[in-house]
Amino acid sequence: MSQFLIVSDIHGDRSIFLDILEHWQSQVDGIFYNGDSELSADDKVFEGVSTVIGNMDGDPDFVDARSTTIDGITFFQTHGHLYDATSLLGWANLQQMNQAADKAHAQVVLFGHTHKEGAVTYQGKLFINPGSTTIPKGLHANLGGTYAILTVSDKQYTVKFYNRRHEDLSDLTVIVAR
Ligand SMILES: [Mn+2]
Repeated sequence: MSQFLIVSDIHGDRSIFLDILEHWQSQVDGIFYNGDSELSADDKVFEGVSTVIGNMDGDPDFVDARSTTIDGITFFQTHGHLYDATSLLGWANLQQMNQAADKAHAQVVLFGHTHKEGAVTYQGKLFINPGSTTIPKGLHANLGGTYAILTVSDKQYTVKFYNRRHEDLSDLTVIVAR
């Protein structure tokens, strides 16, 4: 079993990211930060963290997208603005990210940008948006901000969402077969 921490869109709220790291770092096999930190790419908080650039990030040292394989799972990670991820009415547009993820032979796609948390399977891949810890939008904005933990077992993916106090928002849990 492998476990991954996924955070996005802190928008300068460095202290919440530090707090989340302190809570989860020793329990996870990988840490992904999906853009719009408004911090430098070489900020100490990103040591050992897989990062990408967001539309609000000024540091060109952040990459546009990356694929990472951990414990046999290939992730395609990007913020979303470069792949037209925004959907005005629905959760997100996944088509362009899906095409890029196909090229990377990824099984899991990680993004942010919309500030709307969620996880769905689409075209045989699991897409996860952890939401924003700091400026949540959409149906669950009243929860005050979210991040995600992905647990991968032989047969299934479990995506759990947490609030800023690290409380499990169990109504939002998504479990899908691998
Ligand atoms: Mn953002």
